[in-house]
Amino acid sequence: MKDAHPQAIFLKDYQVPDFLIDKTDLTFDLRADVTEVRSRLFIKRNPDANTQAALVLNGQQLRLVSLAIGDRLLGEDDYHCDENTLTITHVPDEFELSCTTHIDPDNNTSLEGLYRSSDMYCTQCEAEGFRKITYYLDRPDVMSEFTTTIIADRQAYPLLLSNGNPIERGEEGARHWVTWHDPFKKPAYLFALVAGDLHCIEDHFTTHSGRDITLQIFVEQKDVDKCGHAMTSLKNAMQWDEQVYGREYDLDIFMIVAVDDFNMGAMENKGLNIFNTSCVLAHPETTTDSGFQRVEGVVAHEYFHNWSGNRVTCRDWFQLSLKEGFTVFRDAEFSADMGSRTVKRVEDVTLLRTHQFAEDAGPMSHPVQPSSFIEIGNFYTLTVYEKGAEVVRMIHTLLGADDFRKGSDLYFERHDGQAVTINEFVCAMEAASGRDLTQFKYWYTQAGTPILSARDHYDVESETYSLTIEQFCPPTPEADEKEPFLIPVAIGLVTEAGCLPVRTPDDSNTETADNTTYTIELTKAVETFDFIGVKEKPVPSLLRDFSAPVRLNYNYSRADYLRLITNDSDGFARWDASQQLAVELIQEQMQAFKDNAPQAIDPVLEQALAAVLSDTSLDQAMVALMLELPSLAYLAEIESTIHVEAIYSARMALKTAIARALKESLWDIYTAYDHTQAYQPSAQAIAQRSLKNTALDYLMLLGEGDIHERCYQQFTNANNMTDSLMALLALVHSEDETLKPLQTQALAQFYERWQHEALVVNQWFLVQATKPSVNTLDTVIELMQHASFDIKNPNKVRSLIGAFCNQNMVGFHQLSGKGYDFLQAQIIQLDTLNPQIAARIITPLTRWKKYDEHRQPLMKQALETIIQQPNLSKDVYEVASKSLI
Ligand code: B3K
Ligand code: ZN
Repeated sequence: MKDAHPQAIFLKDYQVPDFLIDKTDLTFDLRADVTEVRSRLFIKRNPDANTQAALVLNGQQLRLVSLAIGDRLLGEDDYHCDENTLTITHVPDEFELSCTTHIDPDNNTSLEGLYRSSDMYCTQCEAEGFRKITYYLDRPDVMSEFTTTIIADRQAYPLLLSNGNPIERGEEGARHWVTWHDPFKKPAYLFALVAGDLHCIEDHFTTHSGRDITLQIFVEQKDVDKCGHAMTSLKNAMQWDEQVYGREYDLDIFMIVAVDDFNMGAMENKGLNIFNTSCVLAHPETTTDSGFQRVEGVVAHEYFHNWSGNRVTCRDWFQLSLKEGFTVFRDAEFSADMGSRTVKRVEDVTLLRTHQFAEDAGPMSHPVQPSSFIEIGNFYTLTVYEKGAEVVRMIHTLLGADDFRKGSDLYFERHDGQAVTINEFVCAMEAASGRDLTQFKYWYTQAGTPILSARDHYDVESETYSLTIEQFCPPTPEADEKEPFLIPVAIGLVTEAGCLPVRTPDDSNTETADNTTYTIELTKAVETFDFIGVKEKPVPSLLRDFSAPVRLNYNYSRADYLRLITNDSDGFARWDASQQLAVELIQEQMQAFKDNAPQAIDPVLEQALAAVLSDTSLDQAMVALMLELPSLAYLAEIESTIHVEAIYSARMALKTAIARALKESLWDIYTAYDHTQAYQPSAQAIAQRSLKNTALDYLMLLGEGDIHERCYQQFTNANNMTDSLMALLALVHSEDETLKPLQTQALAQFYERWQHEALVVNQWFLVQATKPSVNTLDTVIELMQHASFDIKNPNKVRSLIGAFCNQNMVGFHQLSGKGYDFLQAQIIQLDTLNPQIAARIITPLTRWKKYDEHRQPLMKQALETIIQQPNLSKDVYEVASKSLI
């Protein structure tokens, strides 16, 4: 490590900046050997801060060429530079600082700051990348008006973009330049620059107030036919934000640029969003249904940040969820409105319960508003994003849609142009609704997933149904003891005849439109709620629509599950009942596996699913979702000690039993599907494809009839990537030895056809990396030598290394420990290139305490080897060291 012990920084130590930067003028001179950055910063002392302080600017990996205050060039005695800062001890109260630095974007593999991706230059400044461009007050509460000039070779870089509007351009020999001005003050993390030879797809949007906005998407020539879906999604998002939040776009242009090498999905730079190609390009032939949905969601998410993030930004990085949690909630509601609401909810809850709950139960557990960090890059987490969004959703539930909208209006009105805290968001919600959210705020400051234990009692005489719920939050690294949370628990009462109106003793639920759902508000460690007028003992439908991010235990009988699966009117709860029943059956099989005492599978789930399949009134999307068994990752998350072999075999046993029991219906679904129909990414068409491909997956497990041929036919003849890839996956993942030659042939054919489409080749890597077999590790090692693999490209690393380590339990967790050694070696190599990506892919090793006695020391050893590396990044150091405590 560069620094023996990287230090944590704490929220409690926050201080306002000593200086402010009113205006920032930047000139980028992009040359073949070096990039020169010239800055003029109009700095003044912050009237709210220490008036004597020295000026301390952030800067990393910069070569300082010159520094001047006004006209006075500073000499080496006037300032001090170290690895991370530049300090000028004596400065006036108000002055112009001119600085010239040299940087080397061509060799910047961290993909942070200014870097090269293929033939273009681009930037990524959030959270602290701007300091790799020039010396600056790189913190979100320093907001400045930016003017940016880019000078570059005209032929190689005909397109020169930055934030705001272009105000001037010119030519000089073989070079040209463009000046951009952004009228909105912003922190440096929202700065962006792009220089390249890209093609533009243009469209327009007329805002609510009648302003014409030019919408541009810039991509490589070969991808111009893949931008339609992103453009439609952008226009839908702009309209939705006007309708649902009253938010109108503010600049005259909105630009999106697609780049191949990007650490995450996309970035909301003001007026100039930069996207990972995987989140903007979509075409039926090359993109799956989930790819289409991802593009829609990410385009909307980044657009929504224009208000929730850019116009109102974060005071400091501990407030990250202020913009991310709120924006994820906004994009989830948008996607729900565009497609199927229940499917979207089920997908989001599945992600949360599988991965965020695991994060919250592991060594990196932190509150939605963390209180300290070593490297902020490690806190772009499922907790900050997804749990943060659930917290905003709970405010929406508690306040109701109307008051929530009043609260968001007030928040934007009060804080437009400011850098604020999560508390200010909650205060606006309180002020607009008149509700006291003091207790609710523990959701932001206490980590861990609360566990609810519910029990009930039915009194025939008084026709009263009572529900007692206890809440408990397990200890997390920051705190052993927790205050009780305010938890909204939406409930229903389900009888054989359907859902009952839920009546409280004070009759508070009679006015609501849907009186069959009622939201209890838990505030204490244990509480009992009574419901009156209940004429028979109901089955409780608990946590409808997943009204709070908690684990819930209630002792359901199998008949209760059946009742909910067939009769619950809440789509989420109905799906969840089928999942929890499957979990119980799998857990029984796991026990049988461990005891080496085979046990017959209770046919209850098969019966329930048969009923679901024959219910023609049911949405196909619901049927597809209910047929999907809980994933290995979810099953692992809910175990206290993960028994890899038992989980895998038990799930396989249940899957096979379902395939056998439902064989006829599955064949009917598969054969009735018209594979020649034109591709549509609509919710209904996606649901039909998903159901049909789920049927294929089950049938391939049995391998009966001509299913192998049909699968191969689907693979070769499909007119869309979803069908082609699902067939390839079913074929390649099959354990049927006779299929080996066909598997090899199909993989070769697929590569041959798509080798020039990087995103499709990534899917090809993923299919191979996730084959559940101990031999897959050899395949992965071999594929890392493949001409299409590049360790410097994060998408490829995620598709091959990431997919193997995170989505291949059998391969990664093989008893030999070779999976762990492999990951450890990759992390060490990646850390020298791209620390953010290295720190991300460590995750599976951090969970070592959940594995058996044989695997634990092997996983721990891998972490210890990593942490002993010299020159380890702060990113990897933080995750590895916290995991070893
Ligand atoms: N705000 C960016 C994430 C930046 C991550 C930096 N390590 C994307 C988003 O959430 O919209
Ligand atoms: Zn975001």
